[in-house]
Amino acid sequence: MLDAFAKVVAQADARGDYVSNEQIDALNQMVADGTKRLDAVNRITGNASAIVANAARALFAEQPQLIAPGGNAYTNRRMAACLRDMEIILRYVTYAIFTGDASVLDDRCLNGLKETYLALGVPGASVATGVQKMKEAAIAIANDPNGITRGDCSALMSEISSYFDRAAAAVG
Ligand code: PEB
Repeated sequence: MLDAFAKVVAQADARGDYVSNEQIDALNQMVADGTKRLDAVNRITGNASAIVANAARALFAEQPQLIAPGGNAYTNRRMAACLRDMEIILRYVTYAIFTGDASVLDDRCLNGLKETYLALGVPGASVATGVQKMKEAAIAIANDPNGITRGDCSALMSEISSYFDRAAAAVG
């Protein structure tokens, strides 16, 4: 598991090289913008259950066959597994946002997930749709300018989007 700093070091070490000025500048910028990152993680974490519940509701409204008899989220047991899966994915996305690196998400959540879903008969494309819905809700909450010092969060928001997109692409 890497963070943005450890990744730069690992890459430099693989080349037997010093960390470059450009890399130091980029990491310096990340530190300078650090409070934005922590605020975003804090907001998404604090609203995690609402993000999951609303995304699941929207997913089932769009794909009612999932909760109809024979559907993959039919029965309370499968519904619970589904909500739990969405929550797990959201949690790993918040770790990636926090560390500024996707490796924790890749290694501990997404690696092998598609194969797991295939084996279980869980429709991966539907999980991907659920993840996209969590992305929209999470961005709306993290990017809400109310009650917070205003600043340019566009780079951070596209970074956050990329982690959700990565999760959706891994299972879809
Ligand atoms: C991944 N999901 C399920 C299982 C596993 C995961 C390992 C099998 C074991 C179990 O049932 O608990 N676990 C999960 C995960 C990590 C992990 C992400 C990462 C670290 O350790 N069904 C739907 C929706 C979707 C869904 C599309 C969006 O119709 C999910 C939610 N996952 C779902 C369901 C099951 C499951 C298991 C329904 C149960 C399937 C079954 O037992 O038939």
